[in-house]
Amino acid sequence: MRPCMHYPEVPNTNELNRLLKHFSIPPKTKFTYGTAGFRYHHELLPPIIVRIAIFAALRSSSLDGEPVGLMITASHNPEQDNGLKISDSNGGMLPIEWEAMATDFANAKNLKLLMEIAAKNNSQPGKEMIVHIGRDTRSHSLHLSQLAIRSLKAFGAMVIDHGLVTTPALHYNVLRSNVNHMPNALLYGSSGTSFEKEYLNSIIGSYVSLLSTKSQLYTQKIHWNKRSMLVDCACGVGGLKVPLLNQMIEEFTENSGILLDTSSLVHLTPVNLPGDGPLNERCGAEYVQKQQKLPVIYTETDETLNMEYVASFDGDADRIVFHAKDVDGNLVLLDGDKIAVLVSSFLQEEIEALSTAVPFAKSIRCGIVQTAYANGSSTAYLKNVVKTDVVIAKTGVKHVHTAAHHHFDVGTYFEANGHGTVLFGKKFFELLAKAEQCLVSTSRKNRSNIAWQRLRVLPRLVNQAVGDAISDLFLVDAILYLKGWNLYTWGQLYSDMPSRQCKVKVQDRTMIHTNENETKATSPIQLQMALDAAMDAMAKNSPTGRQANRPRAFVRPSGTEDAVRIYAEANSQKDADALATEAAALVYKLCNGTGNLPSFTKESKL
Ligand code: NG1
Ligand code: ZN
Repeated sequence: MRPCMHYPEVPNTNELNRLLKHFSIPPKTKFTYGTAGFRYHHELLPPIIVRIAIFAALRSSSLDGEPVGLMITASHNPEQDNGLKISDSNGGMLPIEWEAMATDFANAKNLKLLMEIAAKNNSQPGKEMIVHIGRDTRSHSLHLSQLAIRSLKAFGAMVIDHGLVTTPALHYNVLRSNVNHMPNALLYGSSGTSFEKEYLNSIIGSYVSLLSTKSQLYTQKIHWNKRSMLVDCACGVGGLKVPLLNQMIEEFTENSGILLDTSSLVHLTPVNLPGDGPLNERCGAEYVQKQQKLPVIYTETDETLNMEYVASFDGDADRIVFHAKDVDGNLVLLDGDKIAVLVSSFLQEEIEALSTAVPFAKSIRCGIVQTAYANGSSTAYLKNVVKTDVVIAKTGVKHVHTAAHHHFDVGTYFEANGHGTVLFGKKFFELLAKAEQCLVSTSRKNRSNIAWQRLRVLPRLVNQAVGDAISDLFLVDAILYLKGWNLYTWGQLYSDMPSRQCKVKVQDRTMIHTNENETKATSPIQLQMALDAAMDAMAKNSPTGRQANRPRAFVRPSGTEDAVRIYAEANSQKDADALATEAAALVYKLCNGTGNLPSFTKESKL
């Protein structure tokens, strides 16, 4: 877990020129910064790695030497793909204004052009340039990270190599080395261990504290037979970390002195570890959520696996979805939308409970950010039952994160695919300080006091920089435990509208443009007209006229894969499938489709 340091060396222009020449840009290729960085077939990656490593060093220089991060991963994509995610010095995503420069860099032929682009963007090499590097378990990630390190050293940057880490842990390492960006409430003395261990310990410590607030406030509706969760690690890097957690929980509980019935602690059974099976293939969060199927468990084990409480991560462990197998063997899926509902209802309840003693709590703006992929039933439930504000932002963490920050003091965001977190703003920390003054001498059993104890541990439990599967796992488990719920109770909060997602390959996906929140295609112009007609036709035959049940379909070019994504939802699976099939056929016809056309109905119309 300890990082390997590479101290800055004198810039070596010859070596840089050699690298740029050897790893040249293939003819007729244009690389673009996508939804979360660069993502391509791994054979295309080396030229991007060399150039974006230099770019990252310049970004650090532009921040007066604040360390930034480079993560070698293609997240949920198949094994043959790889990519680069950039962490800014505050642990968040690269600011959107820097994306164009990153794209120009990825496509620049030589050092002279790179420096011209840098100068045009008022960016220049500095004395201090520090880049943290991490990588996932793909077979080509080691080689690519070594190439990044070589490029950074040749450019005169300092490199801190964390080896195999999850994407959120790399972001945390970056944030932790820029303490000026950490909220005061998260600053505590160094534990003397690695930042990654410190991070996991802080999650576990907050989790245990949260569990210890259990009281008779919630009536225990359902008793767990055994608090044990199967964790499908998608055969990715999360599988190297989850096996460490049970022992960390035990150690923390023993040493902390927190009084807790140890049977309340969840026991994790990690499966689909690196090497057990193919990365992200028929397992992991992306597969379960998009295909709506139970994952294959590749791990050989003598144990009978508990399929009642399962979490699936994606390949770099920044996404999580929960699921169970019902008595008929069908999937019960608790996706990012369901997590958003669970978490935001909990936050609202606790803030409300606190407000009886601390009226300031009433002024806290709580809300949710979703994307167009959010199931219509979840949005309706959040607005009508949870009675919270909902903002729909563009796909991608960089958009939902910014919106959560902008609109709310306590902003929860979750993409339906399970990527999300809760952001606590300045006003929330003010509330905690006021609560401390009012409640410090009250009984720990007082409801407002309990709410304060719960709320104050959350910023350390929930990653403040990016969504993290491990942190979200403990957050969800703690809420379920406090409420006495299992996955079925949680799932019954509302029923998802049946939906279908699929992809279509086209000659050039950039020909599709969308409106601000991606719910409509603005070009080609005929596409939206045809989609509207398909939705209207289906709405006429829908059993109810309620707004939430109106069939909906939209299409948008993926920013991580060479495909156009199709989403459809309707009042029955048959209708959702038919609408998705029709939308796919329209994209294929109007946008020069290539390859196979997905069809979920027996006959597909072209
Ligand atoms: P694209 O490929 O742009 O749809 C996908 C996800 C995003 C986000 C990014 C980054 C869907 C529909 N889209 O983006 O939400 O997670 O990958 O990993 O799941
Ligand atoms: Zn991911």
